[in-house]
Amino acid sequence: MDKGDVMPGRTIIHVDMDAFYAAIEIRDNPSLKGKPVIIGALPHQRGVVSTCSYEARKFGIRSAMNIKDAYQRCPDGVYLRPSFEKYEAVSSQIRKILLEFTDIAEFVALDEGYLDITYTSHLFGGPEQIAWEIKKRIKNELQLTCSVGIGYNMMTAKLASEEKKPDGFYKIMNPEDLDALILGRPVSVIYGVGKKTQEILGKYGIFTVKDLRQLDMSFLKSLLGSHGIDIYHMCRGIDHREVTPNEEAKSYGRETTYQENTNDFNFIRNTLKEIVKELALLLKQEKKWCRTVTLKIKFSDMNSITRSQTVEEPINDTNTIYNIACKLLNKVERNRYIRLVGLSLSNLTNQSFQQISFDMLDNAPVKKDRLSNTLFQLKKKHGMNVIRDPIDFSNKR
Ligand code: TTP
Ligand code: MG
Repeated sequence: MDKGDVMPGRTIIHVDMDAFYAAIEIRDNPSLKGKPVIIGALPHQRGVVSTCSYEARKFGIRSAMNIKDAYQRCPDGVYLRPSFEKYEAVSSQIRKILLEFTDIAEFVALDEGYLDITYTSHLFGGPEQIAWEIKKRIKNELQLTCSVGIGYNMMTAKLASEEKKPDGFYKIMNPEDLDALILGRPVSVIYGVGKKTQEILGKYGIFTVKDLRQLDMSFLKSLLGSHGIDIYHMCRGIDHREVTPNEEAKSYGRETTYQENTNDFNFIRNTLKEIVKELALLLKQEKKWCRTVTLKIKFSDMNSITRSQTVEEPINDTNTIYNIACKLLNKVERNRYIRLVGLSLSNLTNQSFQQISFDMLDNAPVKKDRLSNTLFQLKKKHGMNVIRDPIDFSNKR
């Protein structure tokens, strides 16, 4: 271990909520407590598992699994569609609590964030006190559990929070703690080592972190390109990334990786529909409009393509965004299997075209925008699935 590479004195906390969407649904409907709860789609609907309760995980159900497969494993489970607006609201409450302990906070997902408490931990009695206080506050105020890890950089903090999930607490305070924890573990524990990298390494007989540490940097680079250099450092616990407070978003994106590759375009459209619903809701919550919609497709051979469309007039309604996404999907060749589908909305503006020229115009788009906002307000009040946007399926081939 190159001690010179460990930044002295950094203390990072990583917080990750347990079974986030499922835990919120169970909290809000206590009759679901103790049951296998699967969030994503209803049985016999097309869709993938967003997440599931720990009870459902005992049946082998995991995020991104096809709902059909989940149902086969657990026909007696409770299947629910996601209510993103509820999850977003809880996420804001969590962020508010976490920001009380430091300004240097980076939220990387709705349920996950890093805090650099190097300069503030003494105000609260030390890192462990902060970790336990966070867990207590989230439990008392939100009736939810989270797992908290303390590390000497972002990578070790994340490893620590994963260690005792759910409702966990763990700390990795120095390289010795890290070595004791991970040397014998599979290479996949290292941040950045996914399935594909694991497979490549496996071909060279590299299975554990200890094996990985035997490789020199030039060999890893020749095998994995610049990614190999990152892995060389990460497997030694060297991670200079800084916790970077979130800037105002320049784009909103979501992607889904399928557990099994698919070339069923109806199924993919369905995934896109769910993604669009979530992104449109985000736009409305942030009072944003977008002008560019970008579709990302990763094929089974890991090659990716993106297809974009930019419109003149800023948009934020589900129907319009979904139709553009479908048009972009129609440009994708049909004979290849798809592993991942993603969508991002960029070229964000604070005002819609209609708002800018509201006084001058009294035409259909204005009404459409008003209708869309009304639907949003109703959905917010009564739940996502009460009112369905009139999605136009004319794009289906
Ligand atoms: P995770 O933190 O990965 O999962 P989790 O909080 O449900 O469970 P864990 O206790 O293992 O942390 O993701 C947070 C939320 O993001 C999750 O509740 C649902 C959503 N999500 C998806 O929609 N699709 C996915 O593939 C994943 C991984 C998560
Ligand atoms: Mg989580």
